[in-house]
Amino acid sequence: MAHVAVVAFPFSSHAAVLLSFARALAAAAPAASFSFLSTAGSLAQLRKAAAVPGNLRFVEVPDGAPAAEVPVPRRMEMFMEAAEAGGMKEGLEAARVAAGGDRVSCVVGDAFVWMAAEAAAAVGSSWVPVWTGASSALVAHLRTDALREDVGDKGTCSPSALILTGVGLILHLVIDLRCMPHAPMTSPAASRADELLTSHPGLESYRIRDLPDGVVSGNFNYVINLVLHRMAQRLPLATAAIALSTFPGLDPPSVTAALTAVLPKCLPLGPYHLLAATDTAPDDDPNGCLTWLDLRRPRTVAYVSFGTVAAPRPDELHELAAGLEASGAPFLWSLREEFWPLLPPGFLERTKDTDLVVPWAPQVDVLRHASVGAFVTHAGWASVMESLSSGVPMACRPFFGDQHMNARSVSHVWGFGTAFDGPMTRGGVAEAVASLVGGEEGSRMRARAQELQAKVVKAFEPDGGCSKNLEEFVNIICAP
Ligand code: U2F
Repeated sequence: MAHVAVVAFPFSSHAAVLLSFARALAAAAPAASFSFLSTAGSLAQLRKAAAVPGNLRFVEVPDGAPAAEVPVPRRMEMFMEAAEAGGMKEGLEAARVAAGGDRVSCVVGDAFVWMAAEAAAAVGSSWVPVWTGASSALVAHLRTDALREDVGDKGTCSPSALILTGVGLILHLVIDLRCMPHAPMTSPAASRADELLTSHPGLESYRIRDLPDGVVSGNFNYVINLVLHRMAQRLPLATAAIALSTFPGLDPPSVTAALTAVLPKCLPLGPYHLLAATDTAPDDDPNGCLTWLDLRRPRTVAYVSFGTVAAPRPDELHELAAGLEASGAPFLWSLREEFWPLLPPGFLERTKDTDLVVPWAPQVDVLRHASVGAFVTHAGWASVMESLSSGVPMACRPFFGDQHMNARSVSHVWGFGTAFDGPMTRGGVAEAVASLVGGEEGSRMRARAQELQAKVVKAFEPDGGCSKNLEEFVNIICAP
């Protein structure tokens, strides 16, 4: 019997995405057994959120033992160091024991946790990575060295060659904690920021400024940037397959060609949130978002969320709040509670009869609701795919990482939304929202979103591209 270990990256929304991916695999291969590997803290969160099928069990991997007050970037480093120093191998051994001695026959895992490749090889199984971002962002990461050669800020921070020695301690010595993860561009990338990347196959629609942080600018030694650079060097070793959270036909042919030149077995089988069946239980909507939406007119509401990590600075939060009020559209805003005191004085009181601010919303169901007409978002990849597959046009305010590239894809490649070029202003927000819910340009963008939505639906039909790719993926990971 196949025993598949699914390895999560236990930060931001990644672990939840991997769990829903693992649940889908477990449902598609009921005769196989699955071990889901993540840290104790992440597993505790996930246990609260979703029931898991009988052929899937949780297995703990070391988290590097951070103290309670350790900030997230340092936690990530500690996790990665522990994983590289044997934690991943320990996890696979724990999975074997938990499965009554059945050896792990395949390791499927978040591509960020590249050390799973070595751990898999050590037990004689293959590594099948799962990429949770956009294909275009993956192209950028795979081309990091070429892009740095072309436009990189070679002197900004020390190159990641040091980490290539694989010694976590060295990483600490070279990290300059004063260097921000998404530092503003400095020369030479800055002087060419608006240039299109026409000489980089697959990236022709993107400007240098759209590239993910740490590719050609920013702190090359920031933990996530190092993780992604190292991952890009490992991925070509994953010859069995790699799962992509996109569907056949969404990515422009040049993006697909650039990926398959390096990763011959790409299987687009997403958006991942559509893989596992979801029934919203009343507990999933404790803030009553869906019943509130039931009382609004079709396509009139602006839904606002910046995902699990990004957050506007206080002055921008004020502009956004003022812009939403000025737009005239009712809004549903998912805003982590720690930011509520930063809202303009009287905002919550003033808007409470017409609008709803909640600490968390069941986003997938919210976007599917007929009352939602626009999504103001950071353009995290899951949010982009959730909006697209519900036919909702977007106003993107990217903050860091791949978000600039995703926003550019939405506005310039697929044309189902707009992107703020910089921080949001009151006028910009009011105009973007009013246009998306009621303007002509908004109607065109909605029509475009709905066209893409129809393609997603087709891809998930029994003989659709995603269904076939999922079947092939399951056959690969369950092969004897
Ligand atoms: C990181 O992404 P984030 O977690 O910040 O953002 P998304 O990829 O958009 O994922 C957010 C998820 O959280 C859900 C939402 C998405 O599935 O439905 N959610 C919710 O259910 N309710 C809420 O109130 C708010 C959010 C990173 F920051 C991005 O740049 C990357 O693109 C992304 C993928 O690698 O990971």
